Amino acid sequence: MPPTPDGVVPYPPEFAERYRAKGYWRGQTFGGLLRELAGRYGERTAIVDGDRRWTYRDLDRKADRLAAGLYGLGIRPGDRVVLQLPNIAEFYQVCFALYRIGAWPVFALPAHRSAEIGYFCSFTEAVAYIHPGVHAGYDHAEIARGLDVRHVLTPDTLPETDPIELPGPKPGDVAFLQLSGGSTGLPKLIPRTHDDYIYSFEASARICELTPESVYLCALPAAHNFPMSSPGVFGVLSAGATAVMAPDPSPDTCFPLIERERVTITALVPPLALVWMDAAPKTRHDLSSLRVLQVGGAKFTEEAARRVRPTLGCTLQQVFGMAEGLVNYTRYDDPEEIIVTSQGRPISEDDEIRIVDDEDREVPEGTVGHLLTRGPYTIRGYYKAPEHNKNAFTEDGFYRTGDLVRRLPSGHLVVEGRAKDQINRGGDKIAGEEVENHLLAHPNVHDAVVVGVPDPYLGERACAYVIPKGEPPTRAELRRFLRDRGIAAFKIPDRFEFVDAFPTTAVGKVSRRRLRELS
Ligand code: J2J
Repeated sequence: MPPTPDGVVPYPPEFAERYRAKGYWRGQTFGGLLRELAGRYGERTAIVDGDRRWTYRDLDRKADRLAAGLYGLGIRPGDRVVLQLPNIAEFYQVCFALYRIGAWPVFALPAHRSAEIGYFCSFTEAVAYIHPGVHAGYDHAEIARGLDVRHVLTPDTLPETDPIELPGPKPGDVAFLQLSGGSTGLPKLIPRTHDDYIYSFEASARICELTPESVYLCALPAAHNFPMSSPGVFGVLSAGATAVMAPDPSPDTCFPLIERERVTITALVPPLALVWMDAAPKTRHDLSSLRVLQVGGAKFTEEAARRVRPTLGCTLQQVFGMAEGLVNYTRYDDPEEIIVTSQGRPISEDDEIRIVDDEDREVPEGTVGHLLTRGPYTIRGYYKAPEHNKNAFTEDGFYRTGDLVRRLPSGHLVVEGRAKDQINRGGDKIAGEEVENHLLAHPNVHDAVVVGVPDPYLGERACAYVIPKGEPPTRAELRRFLRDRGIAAFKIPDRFEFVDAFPTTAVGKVSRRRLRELS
């Protein structure tokens, strides 16, 4: 499918029709959904943030007032707004306000700095940047100063006015741009529609058996796809349940919140799950309300998976998902062996899975291959990236995940590795090439390659192999250089190694695989 003039590759009409006919896409928008929920769950608590407790009606009203205020500033349907807020209630107020207008949030992570935010703003031609002010010791006004956007807003300056009638978007329209982990130079943006995303989190909420009595702790950054939609806070809201915002994911912060709010379910990346399992036996806080710990974003080792129930007293749910779409869950009633050894099976019967070799031929059942997927909530193309899309999708619209998997007879997938040039640092995704391009800007760097090396705690760490030019730079200087270029701290390599040359493949390309093996 060719992209439309706005840079979005639509679902082919015959697929869209099928997804509607099967009831996956129920023709609702985020704005309409929140209205529905406010009608159904009005005075129940939607969001807890510190001492603040917003009911469904509060959230609905606040979204209406902010939508009117933002519209008053001139924000219009289809406008892009780079949103960089931490785990605070206003995150959702802003989302729903923009959704009601039909403007698109671009979901930056709290760790992003001027290089990433500047790129998101210019690439999407954003009209506004919304940031938290000083957060975690960093003043985001610093980033704002270098931007060319019409409006810079913070939670203290959100314009709320009396609600107005807004035409609003259609269910098939793009709702927002999510970020991809990326494997090439710059992060790719993922356009998700109201229809497809609402399906993905409502179906996830059903798989996770959420009810109005459920209490979800949002410990990972709210902007990430996992705590947003698997089932995440949107799934929680769709079920009339309560989302509790954790300012950070440490046991010191989260355990008291679990006790106070009687949290029933939360989501972590593997390194955090390890930290929680170490801390749980020593805590004086009552964690007995916790029924489910979801772990995803990176491979959770079987050894660690086996320790979840004994240490935390709850069920483990493995979640293998991606912001591009496809999400897999182990089910609560799966046999324990499946729960600890697999990364789950897809949400939908219409999630099509192909496991193929390097020539796109299907591999024999049960053997490892590249995972390709297509379905009712998986994108057909990245935003404004026609060249990249030619490689990232097959001709018939399957997304090339870059993950190496094998399928068990039960349909569960086991993640066995990765073919894409991406480093998965405990769930934080790093495109080696992006960091390499920054390193190449240093006058004393002749060439650089950044690869992932195994790490017992994070799964992988980033290691930069550098060929110096002239006076070799020190490691500290390279770190400072990258920080000054304004990239997120998690992208700064954990290790630097200086070499005279890179190992090459038979055809003379730099061999990342052999570099990984060096360490
Ligand atoms: C191994 N690798 C995994 C897992 C993701 C739910 C959960 C996670 C994400 C996410 C998400 C993995 N075991 N359990 O969006 O909704 C790696 C794969 C995948 C990539 C996607 C969600 N879970 N991964 O992590 O867009 O390599 O989404 O392709 O950040 O993370 O990264 P991301």
